[in-house]
Amino acid sequence: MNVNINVDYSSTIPNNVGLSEDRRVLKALEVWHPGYLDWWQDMGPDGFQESLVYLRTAYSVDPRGWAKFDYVRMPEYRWGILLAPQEENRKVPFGEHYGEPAWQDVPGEHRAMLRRLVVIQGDTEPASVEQQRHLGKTAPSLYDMRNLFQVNVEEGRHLWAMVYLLQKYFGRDGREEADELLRRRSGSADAPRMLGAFNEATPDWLSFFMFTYFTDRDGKMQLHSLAQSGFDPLSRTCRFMLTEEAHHMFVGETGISRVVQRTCDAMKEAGISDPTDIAKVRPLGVIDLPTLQKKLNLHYTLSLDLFGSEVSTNAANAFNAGLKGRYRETQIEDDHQLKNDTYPVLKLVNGEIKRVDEPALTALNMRLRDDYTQDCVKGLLRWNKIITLAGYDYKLTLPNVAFHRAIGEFKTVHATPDGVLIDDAAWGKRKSDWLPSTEDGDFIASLMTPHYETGQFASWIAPPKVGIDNKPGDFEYVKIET
Ligand code: BYC
Ligand code: FE
Ligand code: FE
Repeated sequence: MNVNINVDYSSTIPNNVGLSEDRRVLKALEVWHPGYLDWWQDMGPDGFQESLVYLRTAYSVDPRGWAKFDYVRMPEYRWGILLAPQEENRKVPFGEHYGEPAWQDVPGEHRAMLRRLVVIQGDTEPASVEQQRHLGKTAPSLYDMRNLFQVNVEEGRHLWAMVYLLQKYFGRDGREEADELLRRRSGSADAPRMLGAFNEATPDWLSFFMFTYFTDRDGKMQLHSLAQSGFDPLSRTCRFMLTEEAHHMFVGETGISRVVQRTCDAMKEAGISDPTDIAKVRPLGVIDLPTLQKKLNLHYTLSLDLFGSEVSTNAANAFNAGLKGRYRETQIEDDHQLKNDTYPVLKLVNGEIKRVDEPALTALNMRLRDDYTQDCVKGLLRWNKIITLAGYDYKLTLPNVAFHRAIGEFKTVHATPDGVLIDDAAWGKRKSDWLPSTEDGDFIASLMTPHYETGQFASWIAPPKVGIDNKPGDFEYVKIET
């Protein structure tokens, strides 16, 4: 395959995979393209399609400089197909085919499993755009609006990335799956998106920041595992997607940091010493820390569900087949086959949460989820530092993995955020202490008013420390009227 570092922008579909010489795939993508644009108009950002947005577009896969910033109308964004450069002599880095040359074509025996992984990955990308489509209307600033739209166009590009794999490597059924990706809708009763969290609402900007922090981070972990794949085109696609993904998590982490900062500043100004005194904090027009904790509880646990069951033969099969590896597989020192290894898994044993050793192969989802939790902790440390520096005795924490689960070991029980199992009645009574209630939602909604003046920020969020592309916070990131 002909692959350049630089992207060919002369054709309708920018790419570094030599599309112009691959007539069959080019044709298939050109047939798919109008449907994608229709989907973007119908299900992409509600409004603002004519606005000029200061967006980055990938123009190379060179890690030292791959993006170019400019004003673009979103429907004219150059969604392209970009694969990281091919590594010479790359080998399948794990599983039964360990050490064999990486596959440049789909291994026939694992075709169905591989297609399923690509389809599930592809399905999440447009789903997130659908979930976030109404948020432009309540953007707390032009800076935040621009970040939202940046995330949206890149999730659109991630859909293109998976559709390219389907069109190029899976023939007719790949084309059918590519069409289905445009047909399913987040939250739809008859054609929902495939995974739970992607059918939930993202009702407000606090949810958006929690989503980009916690759910895009599942994306990071899954993309890392798929970047290990013995199927080389998938590996290279995911490697480049990860460079874009970093910005999505940055939006979440700094978004929550700025909310925490603003709340602490406002409490200090008002002389409030107890951050849990909601009756005093809310009238300041900021989001109280206990409500932040509830939103965190919700989005973290929805994201934990995305890792599948703790013990999973699907995960073992995908690993054995060389399709989906572990986080940082090539840096782990072991046989990369896990034939005799075990891994401790949290399970429900006689009504108690216990650690039980399971064969490491079937425990791969649990392992990736543990890596994810470790990665999540970093943001909490930053947010808690802001609270401590402001002089408040309050800590945001990650709830126990048994809390509020719909997938896996704990889906049939109720537990407190501290991991104490409780009965249905107790859960019913306490639930709204731990998860956002209708009243919490109404309060947050009351703060969600648009701020479209350059340099203006909503009452509940601090301006960013630095802007995008070295621009100041009061740069005109979106020209709404053009
Ligand atoms: N909801 O053995 P099990 C991203 C199904 S996010 C509904 O427990 P497995 C992004 C499962 O499909 C990253 N169903 O789990 C973020 C299976 O069904 P079938 C997305 C679920 O298969 C933000 C059955 O339960 N990428 O990129 O080992 C913005 C038993 O499955 C759920 C990937 O996920 C659920 N939560 O693992 C934009 C990577 N969980 O086959 C984008 C590809 C499980 O029996 N996917 N089920 O009908 C995978 O690697 C795996 O499919 C999963 C599940 C990790 C998702
Ligand atoms: Fe993505
Ligand atoms: Fe993302």
